[in-house]
Amino acid sequence: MQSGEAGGVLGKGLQVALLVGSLALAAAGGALLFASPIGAAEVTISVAATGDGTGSCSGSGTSLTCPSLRAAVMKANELTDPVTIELDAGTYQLTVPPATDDTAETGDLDITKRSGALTVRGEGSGQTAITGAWSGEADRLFDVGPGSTLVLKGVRLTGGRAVHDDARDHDGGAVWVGGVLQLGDVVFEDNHAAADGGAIYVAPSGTVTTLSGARVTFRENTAGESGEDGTPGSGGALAVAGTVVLDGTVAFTGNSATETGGAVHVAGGRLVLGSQAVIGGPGDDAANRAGTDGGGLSLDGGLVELQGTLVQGNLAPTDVTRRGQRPGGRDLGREGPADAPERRRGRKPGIEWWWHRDRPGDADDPGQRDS
Ligand SMILES: [Ca+2]
Ligand SMILES: [Ca+2]
Repeated sequence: MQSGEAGGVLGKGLQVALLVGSLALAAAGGALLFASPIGAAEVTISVAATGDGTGSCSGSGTSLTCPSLRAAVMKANELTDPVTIELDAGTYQLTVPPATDDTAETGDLDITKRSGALTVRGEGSGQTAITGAWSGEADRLFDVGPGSTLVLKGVRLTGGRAVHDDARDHDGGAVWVGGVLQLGDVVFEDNHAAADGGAIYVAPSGTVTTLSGARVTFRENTAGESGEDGTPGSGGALAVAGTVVLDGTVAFTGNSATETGGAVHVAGGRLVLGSQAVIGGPGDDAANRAGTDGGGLSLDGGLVELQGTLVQGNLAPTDVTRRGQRPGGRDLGREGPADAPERRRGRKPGIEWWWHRDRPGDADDPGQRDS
């Protein structure tokens, strides 16, 4: 079942419950990925300062102290045991310029640890922040490579910029996920991808899930660049080509994409959102915005399961700016099969977009689109 099928019940305060019952199982399945090796010793790393840089760590055994978050991640990558990096309240800045190495030494913090999860634990998303503070060329914050696991708890991620030329194609403003990302109390705010996934991009090999009782907020992240030479971007907060199961309290507000999916874009894989997830909501500030279609969520292949998720008040163009172009779906958008009844070539070469006429009952809401 796909999100577009919910189009028939589009309306203000849209509540869609497409598939029920698989969320807990899906989450449990994901949790198995994070089991620590039996007998592994948990290593705890304290971070001495909020500034960036490399440097050697002190301590021994299961208790270490490193001079920076970057140094702590580099140390964790070397270890085979599970590691928890503990961050105090404060703003941890990333300022070491990016290079082309795709290591934790420069630019984004590449998680390359192949054995044992890496947990980064702050004092709470209102107390501890990790922020991109580059003065020159910027980068995203974390890059979770295939085979690695990153667990984020009690942190706010902000100022990530996926604009640096690396192997990740300008996707994932805060985190690029090719391995496993697990979220507790986490806020993603003001991150930007020049391409897809303003906060998070999930590659086909990647998995994102939530911890028990998670509170995850995606606020004012952006994907894509406008203008003649700008790269179109989809999924203002989240772009999915792998597996994403978000249970707990999850909110997407004020995110935007220059192309489709103001909050979320699914281009393969599987997305499951639970009954405490909200995309948009009442009030102008809550709206997510897409440049073309799917103000809240867009689907271009893959599977979306919305299990009582609220999708409300999002925005996509409602004015006809090009000859023959139909209005975008304010809440849900979808690319359709080649034999869709109404189709035309979209902005991306070779991709067909389709729009459906509104049902008569939706005449008061010209921006919406039914499937
Ligand atoms: Ca990288
Ligand atoms: Ca890096």
